[in-house]
Formats: sequence, C-alpha cells, structure tokens
Amino acid sequence: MKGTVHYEVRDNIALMTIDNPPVNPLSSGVRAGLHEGVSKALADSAIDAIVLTGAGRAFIAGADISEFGAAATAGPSLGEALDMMEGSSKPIIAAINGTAFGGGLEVALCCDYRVAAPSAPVGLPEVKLGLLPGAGGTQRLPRLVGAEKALQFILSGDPAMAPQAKALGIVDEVIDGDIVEGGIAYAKEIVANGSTTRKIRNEEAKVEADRGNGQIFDDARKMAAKRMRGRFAPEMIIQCVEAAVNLGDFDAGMKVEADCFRQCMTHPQREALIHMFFAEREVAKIPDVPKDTPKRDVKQAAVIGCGTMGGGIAMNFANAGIPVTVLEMNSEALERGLGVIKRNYDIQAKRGRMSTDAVDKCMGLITGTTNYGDLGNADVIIEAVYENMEVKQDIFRTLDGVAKPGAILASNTSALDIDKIAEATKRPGDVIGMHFFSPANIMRLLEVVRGEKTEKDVIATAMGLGKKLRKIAVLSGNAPGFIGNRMLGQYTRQAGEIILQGATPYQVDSVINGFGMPMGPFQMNDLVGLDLGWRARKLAKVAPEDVPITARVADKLCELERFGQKNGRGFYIYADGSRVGQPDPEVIEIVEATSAELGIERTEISDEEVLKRCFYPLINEGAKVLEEGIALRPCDIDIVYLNGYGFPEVTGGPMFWADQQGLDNILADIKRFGETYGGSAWEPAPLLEKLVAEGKKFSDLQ
Ligand code: 3H9
Repeated sequence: MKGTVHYEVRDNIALMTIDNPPVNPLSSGVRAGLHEGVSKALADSAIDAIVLTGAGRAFIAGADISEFGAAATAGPSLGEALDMMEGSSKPIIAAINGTAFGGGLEVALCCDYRVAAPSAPVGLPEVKLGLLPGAGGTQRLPRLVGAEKALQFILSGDPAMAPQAKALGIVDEVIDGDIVEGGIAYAKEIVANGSTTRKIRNEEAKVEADRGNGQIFDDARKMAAKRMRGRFAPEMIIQCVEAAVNLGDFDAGMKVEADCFRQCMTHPQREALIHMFFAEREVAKIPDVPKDTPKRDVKQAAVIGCGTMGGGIAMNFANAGIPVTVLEMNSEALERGLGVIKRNYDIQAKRGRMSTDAVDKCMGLITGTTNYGDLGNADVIIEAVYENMEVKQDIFRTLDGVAKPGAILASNTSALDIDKIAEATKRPGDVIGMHFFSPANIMRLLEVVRGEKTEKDVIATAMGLGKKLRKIAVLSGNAPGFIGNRMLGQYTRQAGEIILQGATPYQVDSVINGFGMPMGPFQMNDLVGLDLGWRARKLAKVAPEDVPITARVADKLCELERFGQKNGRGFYIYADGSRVGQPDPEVIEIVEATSAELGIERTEISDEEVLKRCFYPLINEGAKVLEEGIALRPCDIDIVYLNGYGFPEVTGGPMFWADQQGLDNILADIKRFGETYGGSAWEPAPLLEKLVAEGKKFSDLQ
C-alpha cells in the first residue's frame, strides 16, 4: 500500500499525520490510515478530539491520480474513510499545513473544523483534469458557502490562499506559527466548549436560500460556454451543484455526484488532461542530465536584437527579476525596441494585469546598449536576430570575444543548425538553442536545443532557466525545425495542397477551428505575414516555376499587396483594424485560377478528409522525430504542440490523440492518401509501422 498516516496522542488529542511524499495524495495506504486512525481514536475513551495534518509541504494534494485507470487497489475506498470521519462523534479538526487540493480539501470538508497556515492554498482543481470534486465537494461546498460562490470556486479550479479561503467561509481560522500546535490548541478549545461537532452535510440554510434561483445556474452555464468551450466536466459540475440546491437531500445529491463523476472518469477528455498533467512534469526529466546536475548561476542576462522576439525575451527576464541588457545595431533601432517593450507593459498595466510600480520595476531591469563590450558580465546571452546563418555566426564569433568564461551563449533560432552556430566560437560546449515562441512574453513553450557539444550543465541551466521564466521547457535534438516547426511543415504543406485540390482556405480553417485550434493554417499565415516568404523568394531570385506550388496562392496575394493582418488584407479581409478576418470571394477566384494554371482538377473534399490530411502527416513526422531521437518521448511532442501551437488541451496533444484514434487506422489512411496523392508526406514512418505491427501505441514508448 502506498502512503501512511502516523498516529500519536498528545494530551488527549489524537494527532494523525498523512505521510505520502512529496505531496500526500490519497493513495491506498493513506485511505486505510485515515479509516484506521479515526476508528482507533473513536474506540479510545481517553481521546477527546482528532487533529488531522500533513507531513511536508502539502496537507493532501487530492486523489492519487496515478491510480486512475489502474487496477482497483486494496483497502477502504475514500468514501468509506470519509463516512467514518463524518460519522465521528468526536470533533475532527483539519490543521491544513500546506496544499489542500481536490480530494484533499474534500477530506477537510468532512472534518468538523478547518484551521490553516497563512501560506496554505486550498482548491478544487478537478475541472482542470476533466473531473469534478467526487468526494462530496459538490454537495458540501454549496452548503458551506452558497451555490454561486461554490460554482465559481469549482468551475475556475483556481486555489485560494488560506486568508481568502477564510473570507469565503471555507476555513474557520488562519493560524500563524506552528500549525500543528495551533490545531491542537484549537481542538482543546472545542473540547473545553463542549466538544460540539459540526457536520456540513446537515447544514441546509445556504442551499435552501438558493433553491428556485435558476439565474445562478444560467450564469454558470454562460460562463462555462465562454471560458471552457468544448469541455465536458463543467456541465457535470453545474448539474451536481443544482442537485445540492434543489434535491433537499444530501444523500440524493451524493448519488448525482457519483454518477456525474463516473461520466467524467470515462470521458476521453479526462484521460487526455491527466496525460497532460504528468507530461508537464515528465518533460523536465532528461535521462542523461539527472536532476542533481549542477547549474550555472544566472544573475545577469543579455539579449541580442530588440525586435518582436528579442523584446519579448527581455521582458521575460525582467518579469522574473533578472536584470537584462538588450543590444541593437544602432540607437534608433534600440529606442524603437525599448519603446515597444514599454508600450507592451503599459497595455498590461491598463488591463489591470500589472501595477504601474511593477512596470517601472521591470523597465528598471532592462538596459539598452549598442556596444558588445557591455555584455561582458552576462551569465546568459540570447541571440534573437533574423534567421540567417552567416549573420548568426558573425554574432557568435563576436560574443566569443566579449562574453565572460562560462557564459551560456544561446540562439533563439527556430530552425537553424545549432552546431554550425557553435562552430563560430571556441566554446561550443557553452552554446545551446533557446527557441521562444511568439509573442515571447506570453507563450509558455521554450524549445531547448541541444547541440552535439553542449555541456550537460548548460542543458540543466537552460531547462531550469525556462522554469524561472515561467515557461515550460522541452528538450529537442538539433535537426532542421527542431520538434515543433519540423512537424508543422507537413501540416502547412498539406493545407496548401488541399486548397489547390478543391477545398477553400475558409473550409480548411473552419475544420481546424472546429477541432479546437485557435487558428487555422491560413489565419496563421495572415497573422505571421504572407510577405515574409514572398520577399525571401524575391531576394533569392527564385524563378516563378520553382516556387513551391503550396506557396503560389500566397505569392499571388502578395503581388496584390495582400500581406495579411498587417495591412488588413491577406487570405481574409480585416476591416477597421479588426483581428477577425472575413472571407473574400476574390481569394477563392485566385485559388481556383491557380489550380487551373497548375492543371489540378478541383473536387469536393470532405471536412473529415481535411482534418486527417492536415494532422496525419504531422503525426507521421512526429513518429520520425521520435525515431531520430529529436524528441525524447511522445509526451514531449504533446507538450510542444499544446504550449507552442495551440493544439487543444482536451485532445492531450497530437501523439496522445493519435493513440486515441488508433495507430492502425492512421496508418491505413496514410497509405490510402499516399496512393491517391503521393509525396513524401505519405511515406509511413518506420516507427509507426512497427508500433502498428506490434499492436502498440505511442504511449508504450514512454
Ligand atoms: C481528485 O482529487 C478527485 C477527487 O475529487 C475525487 C476522488 C474520488 N496524485 O507538481 P509537482 C506528483 S483529482 C498523484 O512537481 P509542486 C507529481 O506527479 C486530484 N501524484 O510539485 C510529481 O511527481 P514526480 C485533484 C501527484 O510542488 C510530484 O507529485 N488534485 C499528485 O510543483 C510533485 O508534484 C490535483 O489536481 C496527485 N494528486 O506542486 C492536484 N499531485 O516528482 C494536482 C502531484 O514523479 N497536483 N503528484 O514528477 C498539483 O497541482 C501539484 O502537483 C501540487 C504540487 C500543487 C500539489
């Protein structure tokens, strides 16, 4: 059995301490320990009250989610342990020492009283895992705080710190100092005052007051539709709280909760979201760079280039309290870049996301320069100039001359060879890729790219720095496009082909939006700017017949000065500076004319085919990326796609989604499309074929 509950007696008080490191989830041993401890205390006439607390940094982190989907475990269920607690004739006091989440808070709600350390967060985050509080939380919380507040609390899934939880009515007392001593003192006071117990299940006043008030639930449904579009759990939560309010019978409400919880547990969204929870933690683990690998100190940073990316990266450092110097080629560019940073901060302040003091503090941490000599004290220098190998090599050659020994030299390249960049220096071990995603101050993903000679402590430092900058860092091998952009190439190429074969850009975008991506490929093209590729091709004097067919439509749009969102016209029309584009019949004419020029016959393409043709080559490429060791595990790819490309969270990422579709089905479709359309996109990855032959999934590789 996993985990335990220690039992000791202090002055007629039974002290039960949950011990299941590191965060005390309710594993089998904890459930058994709770059941056993409470029955022991009840059977001992010398015990007046029970204090329940957690060892280490958490009270209880919730149900043990690693047990979900596994074989049933031995010992009492959580329900049985909670019934025993709620049936106790002796008062039980939860002394919440740290995190009380999910089932952990529900345990506390089965206690008669709750006291908490000021720094303890309490919350019901189940919704984030596609679940609902299934241990009575949906029935007890409305009885404690009313339906409206309970719904807000459960639907947001966000924690409240103990003082805020007290204001809400969830916690009875916030205790400074030793929480166990405080809890015991509180218990003695209860005993001295007549040992009154207080069972939330019997408190009806708040739910009675809400009965018949349908507005509360209408509002909750509106909010869920707006903020959690496509999510299954929120409606289940609302139905449970409705039952708590309207049924007027605690046990009947518990039955509704049990039924809704079961529906969530068997829903694919739950599996996907729990996969994401573990994946986020897994990506930090690098087999040959163990957790105890020493890290270099990063007290001062520098960024080369103060354009959109460089400015965003500098903001990340300032936000994390790390002083940063930004270097530009000349004072005009520098002033412009610093001006953009200030404007971005001002917008955040205006939206109430930052105080003006915080803006001043961040701006105070950013220094501009045009002189490489000023970078000598930086512990990490990130180059963020445009994608050109010679320019980058020049910069790294210069950095080699000015950076202090041991400084980490990073490139923000999104696709170029890190080893080639490193060759420009005499210290390739200190060179690494740190690929931020635009807008760099907002997007969570950081691809850390390991060169052939990158030192392990440099990798450990870059991964740790990602965490400090509040990013989620994923390690990638050094190959063109790394993980994300390499796979994306297949997706965008397919989208380009599909519109020449019969679909419209608007059909493709609508299918991809319907799948849950915030942007379809053509909306994305418009955002990035169609002119980037067009200008590059002009500069390189690419002959018209050599322009890839998938770029022909975009190039024609550019010839008509339709560059995308930046000038209000691209694949879409953006009226009056709106960021939401409207379809334009002229674009469809251009697409049709291009098909005709290329001799491609247009036929109707179903939405189902559009979806498969966009994502299956991306997944196939993902299998190649895994095979080549560019990504460590399938879950690393899932994290990249969720945090860098807007892949919908409820799918669990492309590789997890592929497993759910069935790899055999995907392989069969890839072969079928290959026969119809040909091209390298449809050459099945050997790993995909191997997994299908062995009846395995990507998740079997973890
Ligand atoms: C629930 O309670 C359902 C009930 O309503 C109904 C039941 C019938 N289980 O995040 P960290 C592991 S649903 C198993 O790095 P931190 C985690 O994987 C649950 N394992 O630390 C990691 O393992 P490893 C509702 C768990 O200090 C290690 O602990 N509860 C669980 O940054 C350290 O985690 C939640 O949703 C768990 N519940 O953050 C809370 N939690 O070292 C989920 C953590 O091998 N947990 N682990 O990689 C969290 O939000 C954060 O982990 C927490 C600690 C804030 C607790």
